[in-house]
Amino acid sequence: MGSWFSKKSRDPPDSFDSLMETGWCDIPWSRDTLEKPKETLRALQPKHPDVEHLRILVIGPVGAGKSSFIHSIDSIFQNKIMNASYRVATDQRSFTNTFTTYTFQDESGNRLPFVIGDVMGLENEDDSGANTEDIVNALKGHIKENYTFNSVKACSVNDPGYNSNPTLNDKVHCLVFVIPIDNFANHAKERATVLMHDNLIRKMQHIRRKARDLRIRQVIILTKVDLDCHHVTEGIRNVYRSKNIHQKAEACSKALGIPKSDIFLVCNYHNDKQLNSDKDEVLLFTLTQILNYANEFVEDRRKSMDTDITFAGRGKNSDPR
Ligand SMILES: Nc1nc2c(ncn2[C@@H]2O[C@H](COP(=O)(O)OP(=O)(O)OP(=O)(O)O)[C@@H](O)[C@H]2O)c(=O)[nH]1
Ligand SMILES: [Mg+2]
Repeated sequence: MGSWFSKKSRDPPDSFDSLMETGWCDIPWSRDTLEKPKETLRALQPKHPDVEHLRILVIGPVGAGKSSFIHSIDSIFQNKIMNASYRVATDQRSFTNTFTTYTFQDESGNRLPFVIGDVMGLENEDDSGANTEDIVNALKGHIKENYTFNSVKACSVNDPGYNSNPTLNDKVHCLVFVIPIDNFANHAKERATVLMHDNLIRKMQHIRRKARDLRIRQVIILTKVDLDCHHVTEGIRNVYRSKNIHQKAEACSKALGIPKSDIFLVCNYHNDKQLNSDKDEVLLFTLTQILNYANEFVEDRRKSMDTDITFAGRGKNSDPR
């Protein structure tokens, strides 16, 4: 008698290891070519006259895949796997320890309209990893390029690495938390648990609240999904249908207070020798949502600038009576 146990890729329908009927996020897979989404991003115009490029900041635990995400985006636009050795970790220690802003080019050498800031990873203890106040400084545009992070002392006004007069161009327009999916575990049928240290969660919640106060949109990227679910190892197109990953995304949403609709799943290029169009599509889908949020942020600044000018104009011409 045939049963679901007899087939390797079929799981009991109520198991967290099964695939959901429909995905919780709709990636338009039917494209023949990735040129269209790439072209849309190449042609993106920041919706504020003073903004040269949209600025994203990636933060998250040490070894989460922050630098690998940047490397993956670079590889997609260069149409080849780029050398990652100068920015991606090969062991468990924090690899990135300076503030670096990456710019991107397409194959023809044209600059793309966005940059991504990479920072030191967050750690459980208060005296190690990136200092949360430095991340807040980076959100506000106060951290200069190549600043070396100091876990126990945040950058301050007298520090040469402190930018006292940041422009809108220096400020972060969208904050991206990068968290590896193996920071969550499934034990029960209907829910996943968080394996991250309480202090690490507190640090991320603190940064999230500061970003919210600055009205910066925040998203989460869950990385390393290729290691987490055999359905995804078989094909990245299953990523938003995996029940296991879905439960972990829900646990993550609850832990950090970010809606599931702002959580994205990616598999970075890490040990790959060549590009894969499905992987590219998932990464480009994620990047597009992030840049849309970044552009909404700068558009809001432009609208409030327009309102200020209108009020100032009215003030000048207003009837003195
Ligand atoms: N399987 C898998 N491995 C990944 C993925 N993303 C990153 N890695 C690996 O995870 C390790 C850490 O990646 P990094 O990109 O250096 O992580 P990071 O967040 O920049 O780390 P720090 O700079 O140390 O904070 C590297 O060995 C990567 O190859 C992924 O999506 N899947
Ligand atoms: Mg790094």
